[in-house]
Amino acid sequence: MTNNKEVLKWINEITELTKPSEIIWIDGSEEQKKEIYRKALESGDLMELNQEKLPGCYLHRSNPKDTARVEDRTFICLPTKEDVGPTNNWFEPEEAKSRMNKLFNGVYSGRTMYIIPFIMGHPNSEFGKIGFEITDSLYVVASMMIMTRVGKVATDMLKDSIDFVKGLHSVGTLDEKEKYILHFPEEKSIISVNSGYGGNALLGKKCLSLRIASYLAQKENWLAEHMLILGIQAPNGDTKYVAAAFPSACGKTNLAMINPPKEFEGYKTFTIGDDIAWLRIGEDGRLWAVNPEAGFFGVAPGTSHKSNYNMMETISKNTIYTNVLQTEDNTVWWEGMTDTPPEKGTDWKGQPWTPESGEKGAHPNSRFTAPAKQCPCVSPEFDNPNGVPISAIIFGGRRSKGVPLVYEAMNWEHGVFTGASLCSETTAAAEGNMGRLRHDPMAMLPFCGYNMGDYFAHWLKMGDLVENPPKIFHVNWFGKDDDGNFLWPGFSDNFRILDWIMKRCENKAEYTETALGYMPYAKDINIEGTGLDEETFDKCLALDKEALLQSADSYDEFFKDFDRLPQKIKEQISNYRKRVENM
Ligand code: OXD
Ligand code: MN
Repeated sequence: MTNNKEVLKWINEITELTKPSEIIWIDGSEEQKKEIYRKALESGDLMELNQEKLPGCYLHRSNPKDTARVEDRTFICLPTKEDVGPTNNWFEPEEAKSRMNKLFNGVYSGRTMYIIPFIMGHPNSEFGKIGFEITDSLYVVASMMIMTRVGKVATDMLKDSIDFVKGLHSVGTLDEKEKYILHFPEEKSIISVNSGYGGNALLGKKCLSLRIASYLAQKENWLAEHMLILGIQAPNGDTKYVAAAFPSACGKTNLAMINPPKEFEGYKTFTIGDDIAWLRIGEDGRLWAVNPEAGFFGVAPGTSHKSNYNMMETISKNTIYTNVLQTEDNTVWWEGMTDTPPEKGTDWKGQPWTPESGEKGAHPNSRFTAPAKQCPCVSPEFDNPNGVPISAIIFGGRRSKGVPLVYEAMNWEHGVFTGASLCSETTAAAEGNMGRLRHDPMAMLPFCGYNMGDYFAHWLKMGDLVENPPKIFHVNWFGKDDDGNFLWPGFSDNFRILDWIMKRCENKAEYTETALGYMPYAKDINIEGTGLDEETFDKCLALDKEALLQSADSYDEFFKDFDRLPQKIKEQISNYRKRVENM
């Protein structure tokens, strides 16, 4: 499929090391796709679902111990520990390689080695990055065919260039102590072993598009971010785009596919991406963004026609479901999909299940993998290789007290601090330690491929380079009253806040200056139809000095470990405390 000498040399090395019995190049053709699915059905990697109700849909059950990203087994292999900073695990590159040589020795014996050429971003575009993933997993091959642009399109784009990312993966034995997700940013290579889970094994996603890409972005003056991209069209046809970063469990995928509430007749929304944005400076001095992925790899539980109508439509065909409940009529179900659960089914571990069994039918991190183009509100700009111009960057977390629905950063530098100090309360489902504040700068904590202090410096530098930078905002949909009830209805009503943000981007809405930043007047947010009274809505915009001071303490504590924290961020931290103290 390619005569690229550098690619072939690497493939030869890997073949000699791993000793596969067969090698298959993935060409991206429909015929080969059918053959891959046929093999996956035969091997049990995939199970066919009810093709009348869910055409082209399949079920995958993972090993029950292999259901999530493994942050403690994820390493950045740069020369020194300082290079990876206080938030990453470090593995000395040469030591890491020699360990991998042992683990991969003969790992494919008796197995087929698949070589997947793929593009993250658009073919033949400035944004496009070419990767190769070598794997022994049919589930990975089938998933990569949905999540990326695979096959000849990638080798044709590469030609004889040496500019490609090398990805090597094996499901291996799933031995937990020998699980490694390794990144070698200087060599643009990734090695992943003993996990088949998407975030660990689909190497184009978190590994390439965030960890390796963030490292490259710092060198090349662009940004690789954990952000959704959403287009909002006003009744006059003008469309503005926002990019938004949220830690997990904050409704990112739902926001990426939000439908405006009925009071906003004539407004339309368009999805470009739900997880990753690459942002570059355009000729017009603005930031332009693409979604480098071709599919969605979303969390199933909680997804319903009520919470995300567009996603439910997207996943009604050509979708791979992982670790969900299989119903009696061979369709799928998960907690939160319907109010009434099915009477019985087969749970994610393959065991008989009833609602009374007290067990979850679907794993809390069960997933769907679906082509983005199937989304009813996919943007007409989805395939535009130049991306879309970003008017606003939004950071958000889950904060029950003290942090209002929305505020605007006072300038780029303050916006970088707003992102760098992003925090979210952990949910019971995720951590078992409910309400603990977890710092997650720019929602990139697990995904930054180098020292996060340098990453903040890079963000600050981008502010100097971008002539017309987007405005930066912070949102919090999760404020609660003293009885623990959510103050704000959320979901499609979040559009009301996006509306204010869009108006601010045109300098059309007023604001009031607070310790946090610029905030709306209650009168400027349309709450008609939410059922909220003014008093409750005022609480959504209220600041709680005590809670904000606690945040200041937590910033001091979190940032003290950063050896390379830019002076400007240090100043922002102390200015924040001063403003709150003077409230
Ligand atoms: C994801 C994640 O899977 O952020 O997108 O963990
Ligand atoms: Mn993500």
